[in-house]
Amino acid sequence: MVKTGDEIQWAEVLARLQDELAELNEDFNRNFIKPNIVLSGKTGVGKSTLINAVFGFNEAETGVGKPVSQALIEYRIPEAPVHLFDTKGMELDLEQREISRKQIVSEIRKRASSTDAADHLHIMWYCISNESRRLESTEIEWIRSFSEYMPVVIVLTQTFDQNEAFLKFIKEELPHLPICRVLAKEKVLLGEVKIPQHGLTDLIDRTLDIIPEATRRAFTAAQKIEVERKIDSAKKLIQERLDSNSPVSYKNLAHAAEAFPIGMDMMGRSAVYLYMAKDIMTVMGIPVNRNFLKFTKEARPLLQSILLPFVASEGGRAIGKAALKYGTKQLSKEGASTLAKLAGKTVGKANLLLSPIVGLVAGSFNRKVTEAIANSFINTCADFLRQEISYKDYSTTEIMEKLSIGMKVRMNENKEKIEELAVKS
Ligand SMILES: Nc1nc2c(ncn2[C@@H]2O[C@H](COP(=O)(O)OP(=O)(O)O)[C@@H](O)[C@H]2O)c(=O)[nH]1
Ligand SMILES: [Mg+2]
Repeated sequence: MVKTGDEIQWAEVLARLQDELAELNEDFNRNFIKPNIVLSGKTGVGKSTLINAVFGFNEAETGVGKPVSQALIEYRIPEAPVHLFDTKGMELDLEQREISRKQIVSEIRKRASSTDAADHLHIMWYCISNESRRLESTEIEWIRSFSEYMPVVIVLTQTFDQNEAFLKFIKEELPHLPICRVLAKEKVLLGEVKIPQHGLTDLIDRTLDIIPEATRRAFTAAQKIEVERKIDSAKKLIQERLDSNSPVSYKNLAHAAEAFPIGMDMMGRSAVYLYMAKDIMTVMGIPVNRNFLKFTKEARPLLQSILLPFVASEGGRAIGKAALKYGTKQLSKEGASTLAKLAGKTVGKANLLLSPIVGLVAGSFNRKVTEAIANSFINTCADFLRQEISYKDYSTTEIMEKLSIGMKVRMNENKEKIEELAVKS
């Protein structure tokens, strides 16, 4: 079949956009290796309670798990950027325990020799109950033996008193290993005294110090305790992506999207915002629907929240500083029509007034404006995360709805500031 001129152009534009996306994805994945975390310790010490507090899910939600070997079971849920492993065998008799220990050590060593960092077991949280005050000699042998081949942190679970003698005993038996004292879940004593959750921040900070660089971003995304760290992580990624000297930047994506055919240009240019939103959500550990980038219904409210503050209808409120400076005609007629479609019922097509900032926001790439929009979205995501959500609470569609509503409020608040940035640059 002979292609028309339009079809050929369209194919080229899409191919270029896909190349840019592939490069961005490749770079992202290189620095988003999911950490492999091994949980070990006797039954009942509080491993499930701990991972539930830190990551918002536990084995109960992951099903039976995948046996890596008889003594090592892997648990993962697709939404969480972390892989958890549980060791087996400490409950068995001495002979069986020794078999388990050897199996685990052999798995640790086998993986450590892989050239792919994603295969390595990056850290072990060995859990000991502070409440039980028991550390058997076999456990000490296990820990010593594991720590020869991988980093181990001792997690002293269910810590709700200051018993220094037990801590001292552990330190003497296992010198050089970091020890974190935690209470993963609030403890009620005598039905009255409440001891609040504590120590998890320390565990997270120490873990981040130990695990490889390429896994830190994913670990920060996966943990639910320190939202501030997620904010910093997202800001850092945005800075990298806005750096025009970087080989992979949003600017390249924006240029590729600029060539979208007339009428679709607005959509092409909005692709940058969708991609940026996807990046921010991922590094902050908020699940993103895979179809999000295809301008599905899910994506529309978010685009509306970004673009509509700069659209007004005739007779409505003043259109802003940027309009005063540049007038109101920078956006193409086709772009305006696409925007009117996007806006739906909110603004009628006939009496649509556009601030040129819509051109700046959706059109030619403006670093400062893009950064301000990114920061608004990062803060919106942080607000959402502070509501203590867990993976099972919402579908990705519901999450997107909530974020779009939050973003709408923030964009309206920041409208003037963004217009000023646009005028200055
Ligand atoms: N309040 C409180 N209870 C805990 C904590 N850690 C463990 N527990 C309790 O100890 C029991 C065993 O914990 P679990 O996490 O299932 O241990 P696991 O066998 O190591 O996975 C459960 O009844 C928990 O409620 C904690 O940090 N706070
Ligand atoms: Mg358990």
